Amino acid sequence: MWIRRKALVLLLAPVVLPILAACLQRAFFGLPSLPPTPFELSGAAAPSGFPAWLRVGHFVNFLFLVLLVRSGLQILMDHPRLYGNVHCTPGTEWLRLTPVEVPRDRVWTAKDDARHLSPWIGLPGYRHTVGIARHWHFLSALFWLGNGLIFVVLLFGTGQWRRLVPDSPRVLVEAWSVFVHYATLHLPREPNGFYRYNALQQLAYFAVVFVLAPLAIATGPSMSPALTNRFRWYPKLPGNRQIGRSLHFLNMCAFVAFLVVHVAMVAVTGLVRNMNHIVLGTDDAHPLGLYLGLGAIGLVVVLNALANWAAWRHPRAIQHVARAIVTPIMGFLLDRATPCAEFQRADVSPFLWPNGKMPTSEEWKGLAAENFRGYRLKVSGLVENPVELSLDDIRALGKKTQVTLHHCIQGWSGIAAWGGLPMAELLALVRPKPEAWVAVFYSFGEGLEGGAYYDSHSLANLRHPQALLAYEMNDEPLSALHGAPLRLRVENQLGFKMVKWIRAIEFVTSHKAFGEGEGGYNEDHEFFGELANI
Ligand SMILES: Nc1nc2c(c(=O)[nH]1)N[C@H]1C(S)=C(S)[C@@H](COP(=O)(O)O)O[C@H]1N2
Ligand SMILES: [Mo]
Repeated sequence: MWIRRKALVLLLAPVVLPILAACLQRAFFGLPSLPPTPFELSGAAAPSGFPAWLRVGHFVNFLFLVLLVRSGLQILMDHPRLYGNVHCTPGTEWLRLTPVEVPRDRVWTAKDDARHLSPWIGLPGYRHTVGIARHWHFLSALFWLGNGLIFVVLLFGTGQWRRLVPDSPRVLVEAWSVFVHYATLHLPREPNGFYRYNALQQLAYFAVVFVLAPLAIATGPSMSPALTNRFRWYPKLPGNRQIGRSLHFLNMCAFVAFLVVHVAMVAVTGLVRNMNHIVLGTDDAHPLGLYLGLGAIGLVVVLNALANWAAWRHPRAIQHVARAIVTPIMGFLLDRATPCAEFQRADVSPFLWPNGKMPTSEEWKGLAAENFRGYRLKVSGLVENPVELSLDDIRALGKKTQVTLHHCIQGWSGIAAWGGLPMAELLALVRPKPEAWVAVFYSFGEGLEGGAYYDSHSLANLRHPQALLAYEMNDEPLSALHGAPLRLRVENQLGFKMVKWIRAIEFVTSHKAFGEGEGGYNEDHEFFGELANI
């Protein structure tokens, strides 16, 4: 792990400076006095105790948070670098979770850059596909979100919110006094948490529910190609897409830091009684709550082990569950957002990470050797007018240029100017038959496990104005590395959907009609989702 010094200082300062201030205050003025805590919150609607919904919601939240953190770390390790800029130029990262410095003397693809992760930490662990980690992440995110919404609604429906929401600025002063105690390793007299929290505790819980959780929810979609290429203002809220990604990561760190401190405080301030509060909803010193609570933590461990097992043994089943649950929601929320965001020439990235295996076939090498003069794009399948087009034919059919932001499933991004034939024009030429719903793009290049790379798009998606059959990148003919002679640009989707080194296009009835029936090479071999809007 490597971290830029400035980033380290920025991250440590908010932790170290307050502790330092607390130590100084203690040294010069002694421990601040705390107001005698009233036994209960006052007022008619003041809550006491923890109802069953709250205790169950607390547990469910813990379970899905653990799954989210573990699958999230696995996703991160697929591109173990965090940047403040959207170009992801090697050497500009502020955090690196890999010892590798990107070699400059040879091609180093983003896939080469992915790292292993212990299955004790990552879900699924080792170097499984980022596809399965994403399925776990998105499935967990939906259940976590649903649980959180129910929790917040009930919080306000029952008066329990009064435990969390500070009712006067005095709470800040009091919270600081409590902090000075903790930071100098003193335990102040605690109110009984069954009836009310101390001021710092209240602020911390408030921040987790009303700041950290919404931030996690808001920064997640800032990584979605469909959303950011439709609403350019969205990733600008944090600054850019990579800052959104970094914040999503730091948010996770904050959750984990809270978890560690929270559990430690539960233990130090009266473990047995506290466990009864949150497990059984009783306020006594019986050990049952502790035993049941430990059992519940054991259950979370077992469920996590099962998740890892399922990821390795039944990846296809997980892929299909995600397709049944996540895909419809994504289709409803994101697939309708037609991409339109454009950047300026000045925004073009100095370096665009390459991905995929260069074609090795004699056929492609021969074509490349004579500048693809002999190349013919074969368009066939369910069309009224099958064609074979030379590069000149394709150029003559029309050209559109767009400067867009590329999103790889691994997490990196980059801006480039793409020139090519709008897919809509090609569709108009070949006239798909009514039963044709999907176009499959076959590559000269091979996938990671051998065999030609291919992927597919719905015709609806290919009619988006930013769906191009690109033959230029940054005003130059497409380079061999980036997909010569032709590649796809479909800006509401992740990079893996944009087949490079295109050999042929075939129109078919559905994604079930080719390969192993999942929609593309990576969907078939790496269990990726077939709708790649996020
Ligand atoms: N034939 C082929 N096309 C491919 C791939 C591949 O492995 N083989 N990788 C995809 C992925 S994962 C990405 S992110 C983009 C990368 O495009 P670039 O190399 O131009 O940045 O290409 C896509 N097209
Ligand atoms: Mo990718």
